[in-house]
Amino acid sequence: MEIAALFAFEGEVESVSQLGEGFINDTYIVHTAGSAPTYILQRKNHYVFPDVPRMMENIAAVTSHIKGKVAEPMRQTLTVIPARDGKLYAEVEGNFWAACLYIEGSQCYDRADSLELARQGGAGIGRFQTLLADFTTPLHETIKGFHNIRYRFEQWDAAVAADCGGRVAELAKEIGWIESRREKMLTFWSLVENGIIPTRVTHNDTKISNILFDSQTNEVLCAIDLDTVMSSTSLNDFGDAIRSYTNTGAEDDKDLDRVSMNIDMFRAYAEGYLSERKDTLTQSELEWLAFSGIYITFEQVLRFLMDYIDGDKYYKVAYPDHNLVRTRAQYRLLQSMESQYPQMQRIICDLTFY
Ligand code: GN1
Ligand code: MG
Repeated sequence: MEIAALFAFEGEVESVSQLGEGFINDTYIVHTAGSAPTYILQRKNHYVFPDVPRMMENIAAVTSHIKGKVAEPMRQTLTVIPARDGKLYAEVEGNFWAACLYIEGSQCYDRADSLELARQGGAGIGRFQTLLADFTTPLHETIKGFHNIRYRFEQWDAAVAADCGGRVAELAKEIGWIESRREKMLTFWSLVENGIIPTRVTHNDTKISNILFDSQTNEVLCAIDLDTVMSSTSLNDFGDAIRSYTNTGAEDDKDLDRVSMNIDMFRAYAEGYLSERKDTLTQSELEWLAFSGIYITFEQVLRFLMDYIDGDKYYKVAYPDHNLVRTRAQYRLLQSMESQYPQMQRIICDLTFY
């Protein structure tokens, strides 16, 4: 409540309670007296986001751009609430806090339970990208090389060499999963580096739980968790959503037989996404769209395993080998995508006639 008092909230703060189970930040919901709005207050993870002020500049710039273009500016994007001193964050004892308006009449999902939801999600992210297509202010790179697999491999090599958690010796098989795909992933990324695949404003963390749906219509209201809004390839937003929406199991499923890619979900998400982006994506983006699911899922396997090797510094863990469980479950998903890649390609072709 002391921290909440630092923000320019309307009404008297009545209660603050924990919300959700993000892997990175700590999130709270702030209830106020009478008819004043409800707010979201977050302690931003300073280990993950070394420059919170610049991250908040990115978020404020992108959300104000979107506000100028949508019918319901207070519901169709986040509204950053500044601190009482006018800054976009409050710094308290080395921790960085930020706040935004809670969007009434919204809901979010941990998993996609229907094709319709996947279609809506795809259309929502497509629209998010379209709304930002003419956003030209350069964005700060708030996490270096976030979806840049060349940079991720640099981190990976250093992590394996350092072996901080003393776990490398027992991970020969899992490390082999990463190494056997190194060249292929770098080859894809070189297309982005060479400009063959263009760079645009992207969300970079489009898993289903980062999307708000209208609780009446189930249409996408907006993308939330804008911490990673940066310049990258649109493909990453598609790929990360495919990683999340199509998984028949949980991201950290211990029962690997539950994990696979549901191709119908893939089709539904692609239909929604392409209904918004079909005419604005380039030929090379369309050619690599299906692969982006594989790319981002591979990257996620690498990131979970790297964090396990590092001794669990990045992701919050609920039990000691949680990052290894996540690694294995995401690897099972990756294998399922790889085996269905020809079908994924065909679906994109059918939807676009490229
Ligand atoms: C993190 O912030 P959250 O929990 O939505 C992570 C994503 C991962 C995801 C895996 C800043 O997302 O990149 O894909 O966990 N965010 C950051 O569930 O690293
Ligand atoms: Mg999130």
